[in-house]
Amino acid sequence: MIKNRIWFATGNKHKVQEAGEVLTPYGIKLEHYPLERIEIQADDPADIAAYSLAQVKDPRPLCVEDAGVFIDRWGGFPGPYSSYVLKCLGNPGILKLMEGEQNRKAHYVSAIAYRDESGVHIFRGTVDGEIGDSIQGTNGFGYDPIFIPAEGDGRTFGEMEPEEKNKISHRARAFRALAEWLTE
Ligand code: ITT
Repeated sequence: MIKNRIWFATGNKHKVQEAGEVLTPYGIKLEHYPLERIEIQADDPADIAAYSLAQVKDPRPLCVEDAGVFIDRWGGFPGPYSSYVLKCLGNPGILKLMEGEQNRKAHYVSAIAYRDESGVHIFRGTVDGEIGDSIQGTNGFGYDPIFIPAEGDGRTFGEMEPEEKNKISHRARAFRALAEWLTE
């Protein structure tokens, strides 16, 4: 199933940048494919990604990713609603709602739905961490300035260089799993 060029359908240029850097060492070039689709809501990001993928009618090897942040204390919310919640509340709003909260555990999830002539395949990645108590750093995007990965040194993803985030992020793990499968 060796492939050296695949397409990533997304409206988020940060995702393309991060995923492209993960695939380069495997000799796979990632091309951006503009994504226009209706995004469903579902508990599992893999179901959302697979539904979005099904709407893209293109025979080339192509993937869609759905990602989100799941906050333990809130039963996983915002999860699949991550982009909507960020748009409505922003990171300051999340921090306000978490004020005084001791259990700040959270994790990011990424699910990729990839399709080629062999069919549709799902790849997943997660990273554990916690929601900080202030906004720190300007790197990355979305929730990165308030997400402190457990495997780090206390800095948020927003304070890390892109290659540091890419060593441990949910997206990097999912795309590495895809790359290993594509090159095996
Ligand atoms: P698509 O066009 O690929 O759907 P999107 O930005 O809408 O791009 P999602 O539907 O997967 O992506 O929404 C996930 C949201 O979760 C995203 O907008 C961010 O707010 C947040 N998120 C996901 N991964 C993140 C990451 O690595 N860093 C920060 N925030 C992230």
